[in-house]
Order: sequence, then C-alpha cells, then structure tokens
Amino acid sequence: MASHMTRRTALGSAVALGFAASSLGLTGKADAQAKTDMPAKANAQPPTVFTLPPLPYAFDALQPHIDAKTMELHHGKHHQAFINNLNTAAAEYPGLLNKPIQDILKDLASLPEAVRMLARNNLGGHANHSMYWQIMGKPGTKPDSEISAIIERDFGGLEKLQTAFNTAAAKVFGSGWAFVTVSSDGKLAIEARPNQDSPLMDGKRVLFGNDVWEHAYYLNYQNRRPDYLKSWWNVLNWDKVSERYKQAKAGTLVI
Ligand code: MN3
Repeated sequence: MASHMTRRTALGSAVALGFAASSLGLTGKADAQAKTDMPAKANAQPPTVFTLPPLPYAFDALQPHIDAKTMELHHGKHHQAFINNLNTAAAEYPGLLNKPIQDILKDLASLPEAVRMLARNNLGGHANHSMYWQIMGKPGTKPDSEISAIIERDFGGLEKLQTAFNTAAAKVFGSGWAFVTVSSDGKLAIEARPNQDSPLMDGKRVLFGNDVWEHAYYLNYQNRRPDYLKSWWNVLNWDKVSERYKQAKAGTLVI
C-alpha cells in the first residue's frame, strides 16, 4: 500500500514536468511544486505527454564542427521519433511511463516485457539527446578552474580525458554513446554504451556525452568517426558542464 502511494505521488510530478526542456536541470524545483499542487487522486491520471525540448541554439550554431543539416535532422527527425514513440506507448500503456524519466530508466526491469525494450530505446534516446543538445553550444568556452582541477585529478588533464574519451567512443561497435559520468561525490569516469543505453540505467548521472550513431556525423564526416570525435570537443559547452557538475554534487542533476 505504501509503495502504491509513492507511485501515485510520483505520477503527478512526471505529468507536470512533461519532460519539457524547461525541466532540464530544474526538476528538483518543479518536482516540489508539482507535489504540492497536485493531490494524488486515484482516478485522475492525465496521459503522459512527451515533448521535444527545443534546441537551445540555431541549427548552424555548431558549424563547422557539426553542420546545420545534421543538426536539423538529428533534432527534428531522430529525437522527434523517440518522442512520437513514447507518446504512442504512453497512450497504449496508461500509467507505465508516468514517472520521472530517471526513475523509469534505473528500474527498467520492473516494466512489463512488452514495454521494456520500447522504454529502453526511446526513453533512453530521449534522455541521451536532451542531454546532448544541452551540453553543446557556440564554440569557445573553456573548462573553469573547478572542472579543470577535477579533470586533472581524475584523468591527469584535459588532453588525457579527450584521448581516453575519444578512444572509448571510437571503439563503440555500430551505434552508441560515450559518456563522462559523475558520482554524487564528484568523481568522473568514462563509459561507452551501445544503442540508446545510458548510465542512468544503472542509477548513475551523466556529466556529458557524445552521440556516435552515424546520423550524428555522417553527412559531414562519412566514415571518419575519429575526425568527428576530435572536432566535437570544440562545441562542448564547458559552462553547461560546470553547471551540471554542481548539480550532480548537489543531487539535483536529473538526466
Ligand atoms: Mn542521435
């Protein structure tokens, strides 16, 4: 009974968030608001609506490192497809996706088998891409002193991080992602994952990550994934990375 109520309380927060872009990084606050505004009614479950977070910059903002056409298709078609699939699933399986995204992803095993792979791929894809848009931006930012010190401590410096990260990303066979995860005490680690899997699926938090599906780079780089990986560091928004690092340590980083 107690767990049932916990689940109901969680429902309200996910619905209110709708997982819009505005919720990124702000979930702690929105969550608290939702819990006080939305009483847990037994028979009032609005359908979960997933929305595509707007790109926080123009399609051509990352040129020449990532071209405008790639960004337009990647955001407007690939990410949108995850959103469409999730909305179809949310209508077909009422209630199952009505929880904060990070809570669903860390407990995929509890979902019915019919929904599990769908959630793994599409909710994973939604989380990964929402993070990816956020941590990129106009070229030119630099790691601040706090992040620089952490990178020095955990990797021996930025160049070593970049080399290790790019090596992990280059080794992804087929489609997948490379991530830098951040623990609650601020320790960084590199992880590669296949498909749309995410460290969120192990309850971890992602500081930043790079998409190494071919759709992320093929128009410009074709088979030259290493060139994309190298160039991608130019568009990593270090200001955003710092913000996410602080949120991770404060326990407010969501996805
Ligand atoms: Mn992608």
